[in-house]
Amino acid sequence: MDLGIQKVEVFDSGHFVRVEWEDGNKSCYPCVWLRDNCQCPHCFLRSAKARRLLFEDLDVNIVVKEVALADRKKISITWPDEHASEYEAEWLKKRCFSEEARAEMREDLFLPERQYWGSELQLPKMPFEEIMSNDESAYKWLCTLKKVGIVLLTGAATTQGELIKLGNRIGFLRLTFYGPTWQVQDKADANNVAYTTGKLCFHTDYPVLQHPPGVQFLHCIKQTAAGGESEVVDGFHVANKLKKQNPQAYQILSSTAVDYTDVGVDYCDFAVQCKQRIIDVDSRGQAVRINYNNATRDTVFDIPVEKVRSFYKALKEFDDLLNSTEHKFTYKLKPGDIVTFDNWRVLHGRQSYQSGSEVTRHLEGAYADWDVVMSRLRILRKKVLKRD
Ligand code: OGA
Ligand code: NM2
Ligand code: ZN
Ligand code: ZN
Repeated sequence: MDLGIQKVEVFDSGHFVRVEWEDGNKSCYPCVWLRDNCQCPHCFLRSAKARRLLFEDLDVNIVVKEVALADRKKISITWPDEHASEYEAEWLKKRCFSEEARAEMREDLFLPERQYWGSELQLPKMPFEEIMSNDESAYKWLCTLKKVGIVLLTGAATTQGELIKLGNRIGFLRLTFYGPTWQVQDKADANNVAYTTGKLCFHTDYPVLQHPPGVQFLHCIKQTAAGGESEVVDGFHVANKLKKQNPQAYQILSSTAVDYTDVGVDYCDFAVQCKQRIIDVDSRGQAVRINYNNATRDTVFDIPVEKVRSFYKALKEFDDLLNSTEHKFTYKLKPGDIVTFDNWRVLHGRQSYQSGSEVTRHLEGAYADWDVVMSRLRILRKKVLKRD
């Protein structure tokens, strides 16, 4: 942690600074980057932890005039215009441009590690009360949510309002057209198939939004005696399987823009339309978000007619894999349970149940954005591990 600097030198006609650490390792820093990241009060607003320096005032061809090592703990640079910058050893070490250092920083900031699962899933469970009152538990909850994609919170009250409390615990909930929280129960003239007693096949919620909610909470307030079981499947794991089993199908689902539609009235009136790829991938072809809800997939399908049949065949392969007993995990929510899951990764469904004159099943649902959840995770980690 407190590794000092034993030597500092300039190379490449002043375009780079090389630092030699006390353990013999070396790090190189481009001068343009050093000047851009000067931490002096002129260039950096400490109270906002943000850059004050304007890009228009940055000379992208800048070279150092002089560099000096101060007591092994920081380096000082004088620039051609006599502006002076100082950089602390620890600050520099964290920002080393080596492949390994960048990978470490990336893991620290984004926790990209995934634990894939299938039917053998040991559903992670934690008491609701504990994550609400204890920072270490809350930190563990969010780390597991990120890594595994699903955590069941147990022992909440069996009244509405628990998700508002959970939202306050992380920061705030995501408002959508279905309201700040929404009631999943059998409704007359349902404005969504979720508000019936019918079976819901595997889906992610709200692919009709350009930025679908990253995290979903479902709080069981009342559970029906027969039916209404929940199913979940690891969409990233299944997408990887599809890529191996049928690269052509994977290619189709990760490139075809599918139309989604949602028109109606709830929190306010809405007429939402969006195009989404069912398997969203990053630049390396890795699945980063599943956008799949068969109910809101539009009747309008804006692709060339000759491509339609192969699209359906590709989707059938994916859907079959999602539903295979090897991949899906079935459980039944009990009153007081809150299932929290990654809505970009985990597809969920429910078995149908009997309708009656009164409500036999009632879940309260809510969404949060990953930005908000990850922000809370980082703050909790700093508190719990007492570091920055
Ligand atoms: C939903 C949903 C699951 C359930 O409302 O989108 O998936 O168990 N509900 O009712
Ligand atoms: N609800 C549960 O994509 C969807 O329509 C998912 C959303 C109605 C808020 C359902
Ligand atoms: Zn400065
Ligand atoms: Zn749903």
